Amino acid sequence: MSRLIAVSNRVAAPSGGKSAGGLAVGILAALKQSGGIWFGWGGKTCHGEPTEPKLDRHGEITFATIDINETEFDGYYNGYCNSTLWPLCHYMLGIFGYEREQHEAYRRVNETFARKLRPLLQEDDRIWVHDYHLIPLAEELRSAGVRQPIGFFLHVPFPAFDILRTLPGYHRLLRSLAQYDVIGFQTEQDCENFLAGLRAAGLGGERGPDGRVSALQRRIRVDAYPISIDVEEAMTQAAASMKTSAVQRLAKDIDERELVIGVDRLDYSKGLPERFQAFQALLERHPASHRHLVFLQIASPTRSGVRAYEEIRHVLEQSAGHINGRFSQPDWTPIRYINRGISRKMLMGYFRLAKIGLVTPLRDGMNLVAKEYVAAQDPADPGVLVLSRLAGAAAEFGESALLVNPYDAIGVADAILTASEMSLEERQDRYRAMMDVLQGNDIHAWRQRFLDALGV
Ligand code: ADQ
Repeated sequence: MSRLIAVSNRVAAPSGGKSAGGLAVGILAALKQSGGIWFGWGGKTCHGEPTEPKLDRHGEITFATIDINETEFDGYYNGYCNSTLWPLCHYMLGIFGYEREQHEAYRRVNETFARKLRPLLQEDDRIWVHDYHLIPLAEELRSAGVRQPIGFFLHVPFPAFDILRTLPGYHRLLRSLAQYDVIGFQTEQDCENFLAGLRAAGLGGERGPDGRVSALQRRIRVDAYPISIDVEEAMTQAAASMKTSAVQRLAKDIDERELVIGVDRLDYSKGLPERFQAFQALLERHPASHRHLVFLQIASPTRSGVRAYEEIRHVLEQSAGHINGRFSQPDWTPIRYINRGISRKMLMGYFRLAKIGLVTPLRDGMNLVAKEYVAAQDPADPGVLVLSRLAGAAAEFGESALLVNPYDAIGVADAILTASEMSLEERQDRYRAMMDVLQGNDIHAWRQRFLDALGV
């Protein structure tokens, strides 16, 4: 079996007892199976040249991390990655911006990744690159003489051509992608968008009889590999977490009321202001829901170096304050807004306690919270998932979730009400249908399908 080299912008440090997020679980399990290296940025910036990889070996897995120059990192990460590509891929052209210097920093950081990774590679390695931060990495590795198979998985949506062409130099992005041997997207729609982009740019994009796609005289495997979660772990953790004092305290406090939960990174693509508006619409239109529902929103701050993220934080604080000021009663506050991350174990317990999971991104590659919420439910008395049609997860769960358009406040409000009134039988039917999806495609199946395609 050949060695796997996983590359992502950020390397998750070997977990010291703390459970890792979905992507880290997938990558770590893959690396355990075949042995190999996880290469990427270690979380520190430096002032001069990027450092040589720091190698930290744990059994068959070597964590190889580099420090990147601070100014360069700012242009690459806060700039091109998170102010250009992220809004573009999430169809947020109002937030999208482009600066040529940032684009150049992005290219240079990718070149640095390739230069630092190259000496660590062996002849029969297979390389698996993750996400929009590293689209040009295969091209850089190829020009450094790397001939090993290289796969790429895009965690975010791939935009329709009319959105893609907003990006100066989108041609180059497509050309860079064409240097991979396997390209994985979250959904069929993302695959279609990519192929349509190749065709519109005159770079190929036709599927041959063997299913491979032609692009720039190369033949590439392009498929949907919807990412998933460790379903067994989520189920076990959720059940165990119910016994913890934190979850029991919340249960006691909620009492006869119903808990509605939202858990997200504090990101404008997650539709949080719109979700708060929807909850407000519910309170306005259905006074009977007052005192009966409590909405707990947990939002962990991210990307604080990007202005749009600072802004959304203020918008949400104001909105929660406004709604609570208007509707609260001495013994009931409609929205509980927590602006930080919480432990995974506690999260799973909160999910299980919540009768309604509110997952309403304006656009999302997949959305693992939707999957975690379902897996965490008590099979005997499961809650209901209210899910945005614009999340990748909707393509898998379909109408087993209550699908909504996140921009339609009244539509979301009605769905919350429907969820809250749903019979046990219907909740169980929907839960079982969604669990079938999850058990048919957990994080291990996802990883295995991709690695089979890459030939690891
Ligand atoms: P994200 O945009 O980060 O991921 P998501 O898929 O929901 O979105 O994953 C977030 C993870 O962080 C989940 O495991 C969640 O439980 C955890 N999390 C979020 N907020 C938290 C909080 N406040 N406290 C504790 N934990 C929290 C990107 C893409 C997604 C895609 C994933 C994986 O944007 O579309 O599903 O990658 O490919």
